[in-house]
Amino acid sequence: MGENGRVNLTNKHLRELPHDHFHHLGFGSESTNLKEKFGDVKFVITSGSTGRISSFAELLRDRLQVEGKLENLIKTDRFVMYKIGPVLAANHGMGVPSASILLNEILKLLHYADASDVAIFRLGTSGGLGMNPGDVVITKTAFDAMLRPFHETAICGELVQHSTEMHAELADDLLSCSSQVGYTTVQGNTMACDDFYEGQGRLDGAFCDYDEAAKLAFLKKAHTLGVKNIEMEGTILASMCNRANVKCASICVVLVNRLKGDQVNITPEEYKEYGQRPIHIVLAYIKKQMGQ
Ligand code: R2B
Ligand code: URA
Repeated sequence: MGENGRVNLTNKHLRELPHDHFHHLGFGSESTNLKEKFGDVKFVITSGSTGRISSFAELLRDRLQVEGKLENLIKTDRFVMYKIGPVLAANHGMGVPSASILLNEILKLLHYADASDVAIFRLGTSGGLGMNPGDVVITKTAFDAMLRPFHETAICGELVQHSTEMHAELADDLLSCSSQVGYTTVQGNTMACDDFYEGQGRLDGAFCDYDEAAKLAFLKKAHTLGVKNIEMEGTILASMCNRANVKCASICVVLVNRLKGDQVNITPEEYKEYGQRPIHIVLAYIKKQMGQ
């Protein structure tokens, strides 16, 4: 975290804005007392889908014994967001561009709210490398689809790179909390791709100009670099949180072992149950931090 544990936003132009409206959250500093409403946030839980975030919010309300009805705080149809005591839970959609928008607006919200010592978690699904459906991977470093340990993005026509190492101590704490749950949890590197199909070396997309041998050579190269799972947002999560000096972690369940195939062949019941696995690890961590 930045000074006094606050979210460190170095954008000096923000200081000149009379109001800052968060376009995709549908509110901003003009309409809401952000300090009063969000100043006590300590944990931000993100996940791709609206449904999973809503179910995480219900589970957190019950397990943390937070009174009151859950209210979706977002005033657009882009995302949903709930506040459950010190936890803010919001979905980020699929892929880096969508997650970047959500994280920009949440980091600004936390900054204006003077929230301090916040940790941000992504709880998601992924394809595994040598990991089986239901296993959970806590990310050490996020790699891009070129297997580079940074996030590269075009800013004003220039390519800029930011570090994508996750917070090692938080990852260790989460791993130790995972001893309370009954499924395999490991730490490893995570590859984040801009696409589910060709970007992840699948043979079952609408297009594919490579063969099984090229796909396996790529996946095995990734595996050799310690990549244990593949998803689509780890790089932006780590790079933005590093820039803001906020702790972050990515905890993703595996839906398919990509060294064995491309299609996700689990049942809808397994999909639902596996999708809940990361929240039980993060819940154990939050309860420990709250002294519960
Ligand atoms: C995992 O699952 C989604 C694609 O199916 C994507 O958001 C991700 O990172
Ligand atoms: N999400 C991904 O991005 N890839 C997978 O293989 C599964 C879930």
